[in-house]
Amino acid sequence: MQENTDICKQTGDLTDFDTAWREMTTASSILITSHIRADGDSLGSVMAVWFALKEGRNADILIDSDIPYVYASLPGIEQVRKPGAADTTQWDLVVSLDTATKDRLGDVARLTEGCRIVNIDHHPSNSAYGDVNLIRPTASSTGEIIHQMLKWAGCAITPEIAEALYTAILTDTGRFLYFNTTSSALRAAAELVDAGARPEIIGARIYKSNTLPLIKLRALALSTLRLYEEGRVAVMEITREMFRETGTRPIDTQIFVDIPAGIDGVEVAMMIRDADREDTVKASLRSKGYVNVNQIASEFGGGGHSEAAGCELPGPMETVAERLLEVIRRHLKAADEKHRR
Ligand SMILES: [Mn+2]
Repeated sequence: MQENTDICKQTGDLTDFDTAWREMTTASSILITSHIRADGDSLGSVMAVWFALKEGRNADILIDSDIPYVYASLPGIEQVRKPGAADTTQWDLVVSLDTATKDRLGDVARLTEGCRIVNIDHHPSNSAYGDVNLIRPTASSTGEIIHQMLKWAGCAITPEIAEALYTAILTDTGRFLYFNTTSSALRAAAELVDAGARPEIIGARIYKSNTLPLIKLRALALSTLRLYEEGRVAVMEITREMFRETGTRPIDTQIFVDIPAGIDGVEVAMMIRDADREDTVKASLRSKGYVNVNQIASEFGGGGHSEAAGCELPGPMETVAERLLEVIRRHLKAADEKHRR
């Protein structure tokens, strides 16, 4: 009980855990879902909630995304299906995780019409579209919120849950490198290791595993790398032809943006690629903290966090790159002016 009080002090008021958890545990059928272009936080959070709630109720997981191959061995991942595979559209409750707006659920969004929604997320841009909203922008990841909630509820953190939540925190903090690598994220990670998560195995699967086709794709992408603004902006591109030539999938290129972002002196890195839909281009933006890339992505209807954000624009690639560069230049200049003052 002492422990629970501490957590509540650390994370704010008690009522939001209480309301969300009551809804989640009294529903007899639930749909657990998350955003398109699944990542470590979305999949880890979804799997943890599924393991915590699957006993005694019908619990489905639907996500409108392919699964990145680095998460293919997460325990229980075979439970995740695409919205087309749903054998019911009737649930007492939808639990939407790590998803800032309802349209980010892709084709799952229309299945949730008329359903009660519990919305748990850490994106500051979350639109509070749920009937119950548990939004904690100070949390490193949705996985960290789930961890706090399960502890608060006295729910056992099994090795499967620990692995799922460790994956969520590890990936959303960029393997404990981004600004959201708070002491509470590290503390949660440590507790999850105590509960059975194996950092060396999880880390190796995500960051040390590669396929030859992806290495070849990386080489093609690297050949497009360009620097602007005296080396403070880096841009890398992946075209549809490159995916075709190497037999790779867009979903497996999520950490490619680390390449331009890793160059010394680069303040804003951008990776643009042809999107899954014809005639659209997906941009991923990274910052080292000097420029807020969430604001840049927001200008194009996207979003995310101040150091990592993304958006989707109508193509072709060259015009998209130009439009984004223009906005990046403006934000860089504004940051320079702010710094001078
Ligand atoms: Mn997240």
